[in-house]
Amino acid sequence: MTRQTGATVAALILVGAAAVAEQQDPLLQVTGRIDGGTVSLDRTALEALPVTTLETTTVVTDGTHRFTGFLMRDLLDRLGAGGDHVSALALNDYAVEIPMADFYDYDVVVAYRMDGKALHRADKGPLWIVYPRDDHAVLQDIRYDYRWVWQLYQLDVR
Ligand SMILES: Nc1nc2c(c(=O)[nH]1)N[C@H]1C(S)=C(S)[C@@H](COP(=O)(O)O)O[C@H]1N2
Ligand SMILES: [Mo]
Repeated sequence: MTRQTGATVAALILVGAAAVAEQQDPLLQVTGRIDGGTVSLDRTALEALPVTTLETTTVVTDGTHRFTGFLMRDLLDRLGAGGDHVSALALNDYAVEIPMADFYDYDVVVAYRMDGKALHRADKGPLWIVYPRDDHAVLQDIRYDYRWVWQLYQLDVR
């Protein structure tokens, strides 16, 4: 094997390992009052939930954006979530309690794409809780702005 081929093979093995690691990386952990305790969901599992899109402005970006993800209530229903609120935790240690009722009163989305592109940590990903603020005047309020958790990684159902 030439030096060049050896390097190419090594590169292919690294790319393969990265692909496997990425697929198995849990993006969201759900704990607390759900059926069967804690679950960890990777991108494949999250993208298997019914896909929903939402066009809205946000308080931290310019203009309107198209978010793609799943409805929070679809996830919670599938996991058999009880309780009256969800504590959402972010990678930057931000935490906020969200009343369960929000997800049934409004189509709150957990977004993994914005304008067709995967959200990365640098742009509020990999997961961002997005409220349909343009559709409901009541949501255009600081009380709801707090609940737009970006860099979301854990939901604790209480
Ligand atoms: N992960 C994370 N999400 C967050 C925050 C935060 O600090 N970290 N701040 C909250 C608050 S207080 C508001 S008003 C909105 C917008 O916050 P930003 O202007 O800091 O983006 O996001 C919310 N989501
Ligand atoms: Mo805020």
